[in-house]
This record gives sequence, C-alpha cells and structure tokens, in this order.
Amino acid sequence: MSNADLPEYLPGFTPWPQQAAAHYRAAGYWTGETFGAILRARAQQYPARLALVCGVRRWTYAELDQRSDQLAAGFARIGIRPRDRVVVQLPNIAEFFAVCFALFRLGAIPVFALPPHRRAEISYFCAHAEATAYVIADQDGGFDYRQLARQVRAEQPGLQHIIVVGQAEEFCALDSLYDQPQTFAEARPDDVAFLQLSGGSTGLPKLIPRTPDDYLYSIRASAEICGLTADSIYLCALPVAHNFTLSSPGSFGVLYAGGCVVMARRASPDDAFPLIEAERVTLTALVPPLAMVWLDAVNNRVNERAGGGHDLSSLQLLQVGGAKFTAEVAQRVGPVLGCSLQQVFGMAEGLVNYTRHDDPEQLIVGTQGRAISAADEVRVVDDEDRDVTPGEVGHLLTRGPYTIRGYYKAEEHNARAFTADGFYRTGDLVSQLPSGHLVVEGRAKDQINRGGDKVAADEVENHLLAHPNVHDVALVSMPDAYLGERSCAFVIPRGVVPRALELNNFLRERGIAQYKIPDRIEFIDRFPKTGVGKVNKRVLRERIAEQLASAGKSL
Ligand code: AMP
Ligand code: DBH
Repeated sequence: MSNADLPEYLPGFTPWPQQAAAHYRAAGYWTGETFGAILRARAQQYPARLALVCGVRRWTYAELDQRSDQLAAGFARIGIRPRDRVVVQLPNIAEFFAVCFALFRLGAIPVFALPPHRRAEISYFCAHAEATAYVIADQDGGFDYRQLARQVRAEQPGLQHIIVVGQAEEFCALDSLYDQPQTFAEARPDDVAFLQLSGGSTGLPKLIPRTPDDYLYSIRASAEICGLTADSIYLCALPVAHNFTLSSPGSFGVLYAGGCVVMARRASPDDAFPLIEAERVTLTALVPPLAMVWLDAVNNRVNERAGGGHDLSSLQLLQVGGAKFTAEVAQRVGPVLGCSLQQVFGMAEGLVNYTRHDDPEQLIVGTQGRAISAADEVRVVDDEDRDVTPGEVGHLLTRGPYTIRGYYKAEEHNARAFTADGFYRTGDLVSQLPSGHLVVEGRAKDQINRGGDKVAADEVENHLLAHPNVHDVALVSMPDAYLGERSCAFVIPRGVVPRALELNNFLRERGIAQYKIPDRIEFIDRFPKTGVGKVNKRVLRERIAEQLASAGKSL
C-alpha cells in the first residue's frame, strides 16, 4: 500500500485544530521538516563528524544515516509497513537511534517503552497500539529481554516480529536487517511520528502521539535555549527514550545541532564520570536523586581531584528535572561540580520549562523555569478553572505548538484531561512569578513521583485488588530524603492478613516494573473518608509521614 492510500491522519490521533495549525506554520514554529530528512541533511553537512559514542563504537553522521537507510530496507523486507506500530524497548545503546530513524524513514511508528517495563506494561502497549513488532536487546542489567518477549508474544498474537540487538535465539537479529538502502516516502510532518509514554495518573499508562512538526519545534527551540552547537557533547545518562533525555534538548537536540551523543549504560558516577573525562562531555541531564548522588560522589572524594578522581572540567551544564529539585541541593551544583545548573520542568505531553543561563541565581535555584515559547499558553487556575490571582498556587493548564490535544485512542480520558478549548490539564500545582517562571508546589493527580519515575496510583491498586486477601487498597506517597517520594500501600485485608513480601511477589508475578512495587505496605481496618465518601488520601499521606517522622526515618 502506498502512503497515498492511507487516511489523512493516524486513526486515534487528535490533530490540532486547523486554525491553530495554520498559525503555528505561519509563525514559523512548524516547518514541515521530518526526522529522516534532518538526519540526511546533517550527514551531508558533517559526514565525518561523530554522532554517537557507545562503548568502543564511534558512529559518524554518515554511518548513522547509512545504518538507518539499511535498517529501513530490512524492516520493509520482513513486512513492516508505513504506520505499523513498533514497540521499542532498548537500553542506552547506539542502535536505538538507527532503529528510530529507520522506522521514521519507513513511516512506521515507534512506541517508546522504558527498560524497567515488564510483561504487564509491554503487553498493554502492544495491545493498545496494535503493534506488529517489538525491538529489544538480548539482555541488559542482568535481565533477559528475550524471556520477556516470549511471554509477551504468547499474549499478543498480533505481534509478528521480535527483533533483537545481540543474540537473537529464535527471534530476528537486528544485524540481519542491514539491507541495501531503498527510498521510502516518509510520513507527513503533521502526522504521528511516534508514541511517547505518559507516567499516567489513571489506569494504564497513556500513549502520547507526537508529530515531526511539533516535536522538532520543541527540540529546535530547546537546543537554542541550551546554547547547543556542533561542538556540544551530550552524555545520555538517563534512559534514552525518556522524553527529557530525548528532547529537552536531549539526544535529538544534540543531533539536530550536529553535536555528539555519548551513551552511558548507567547514570552512576562510576559509569558516567570516566565517560565525561574521556569524551570531554559538555552537558548532561539527570533526575534529582542522581544529581544528589553525583554531588556526594564528588564531595566524598575531596582528597582526590574534583570529580571523584575524574576530570569533569569539560562539563558546562547540568540539567535537572523530572521531579522537584529542592533549592538546598540545587545551590550545591555550581560550587561542587563547577558547571551551570538548569532546572527543567517538562512533560511528554508537551510543555517544557527551562531556567535560562542568564536568569538570576535565585530563579535558577528556586524555580522550575519558564516555558520554551512565546506561543506556549500557560494558565494557573482554581478548581473551577478560573484564573487564580497571579502568584497564587493553582492547577497548571497549557496549550501550545508542541503540546498534544489528546492522548492516542483515549476518547473518554481525553474529555477529562483536556479542557473544551484544548488546554492540557497537567495535574501539577504551580505558582507563577511575574517573570513567567513556575514553581512546582505539588500535585493534584493521583500519582507518585518516585525520583522522576511516575507511578499511577490506581494502576498499582488494581493489580493489588486482584490478590484474594486484599479487600481494598490505597497507594499514596510518603516523603523520602533521597527520591523525594516513595510509595506506601494502605491495605484492608480480607481473611488472612497477607505478608507484605507475599504481596510484592504477587505484583512481580503480574509483570509490573520494579519501581511500581510499593516501598511499604501498611495494613489498616478501614480508610478515612472525605465528605463525599471517597478515600481520603491526604489523611493517609499525613499518617504515614508522621509515622516516619516519629520513627526518625524521614528528612
Ligand atoms: P509525564 O507526563 O509522565 O511525562 O511526566 C511529567 C510530569 O513530571 C510533570 O507533569 C510533573 O508532574 C513532573 N515533573 C517533571 N519535571 C519536573 C520538575 N522539574 N519538578 C517537578 N515536577 C516535575
Ligand atoms: O518528567 C518528564 O516527563 C520530563 C522532564 C523534563 C520531560 O518530559 C521533559 C523534560 O521533556
């Protein structure tokens, strides 16, 4: 089938209203460029420059470009077609980019999964996106992804291809797909290029449709705000497919600028510091708990050279985001690491806020930045969607040239997650300074932000409710000095009181990511209720926080 036979947009995608789209084009935000074409342009501009460093492998722009072409041909040969959805779950390896750009060139649609996702999540992505292929690495971090693929395939008959980087066993080896390049018609710049993940707040994670027009605008603008050039060297330390690492400005931003992306398998100082030294890394992005680990690693080795024995002097910028970075820790970054700090408050749904390099110190340390674009509409409202008095805390709503108008195939949820006039309800509670900078003050969504890993409370609750000895359950956050928050499940038992360990094993057997397993389980006879009879999670949060404080375990 040629692309001309396909419906205008991917079914399940909510395009921007025509008027808004016309405005974003006329104003130059949307340029009609595509991912595949940009890589081609960079390969022509800088064929011999390094695009990727991964272990001992060093790929130039020409090589990345060629590998993407070859893989596109190989994917087409085995039957992957335009608009097919392909779940991509890879660790931080160079192949991630060859696979993505190959799929973009083919007009197929990657669905980004994260390495910790297990059977329940991957099966759901495959089912919801009706994926025909799943790309994995053979193993990583002691986990065998082929074993996971076998389980997923047994549950998902629509999955026709399992493609493996490394030892493929009974599956298809990625290395066997480097065919002779062919020319393909890339998808339209205003249609879905990939599906990104949301941390979610209700039920299963939502899929976020992003187009080349909107995503490339956010990448281009981010690259400019962060001062990227062809000399930028980015350490990709967080999971590569995370929206922060991919686009704020992340590895895509660095490739857009013609710079070099250095892949770190892990973000620990032991893995990252030697790479920073060896490759002269200029910027990187971390979640707050990792930033704290880096600061401590440098501090703890004061007798050695700064950097815990490694020369980190090339590092100009450390970006921190994904969860709230407290001002006390933020102010240590400059003195300890000898580089600038940028706070980043973003979301895979769109809106990204950055502190700017010329902001006064107190804004860099004490706020989560301001929106990328003059075209970002940011509102702070009360429970009735009325604007609060400037400076007051309220719900953050946003609309703009790179913020989606709907999740993929989620009509019912979209009616709640967006206002009638298309503003996304972020679920974040913020206050806004006259400069436009936002301070994240809390959260209205029923989610736990475990140091940047988002856990939707009712997703975990639903899994626990399947246990025969669980009558009811409420998952809430509890304060944690390191992760910011951890999760605590309050369980009303049925019959025999189960052991916490048994419940955790039960969840693991159901195939959910480790970070979603409750950090603590408390048994309770009944829940405190709100006036309207709902479980009062605020009271539960206070109860566990007090309990921890009196046990001397919290901050
Ligand atoms: P997601 O929608 O899953 O991409 O997650 C985005 C959410 O992460 C935001 O809506 C915030 O709740 C949270 N978040 C991201 N960056 C920050 C930050 N710098 N400070 C506080 N919360 C953040
Ligand atoms: O947490 C996030 O999702 C996030 C954080 C910083 C994000 O999506 C981003 C920047 O783009």
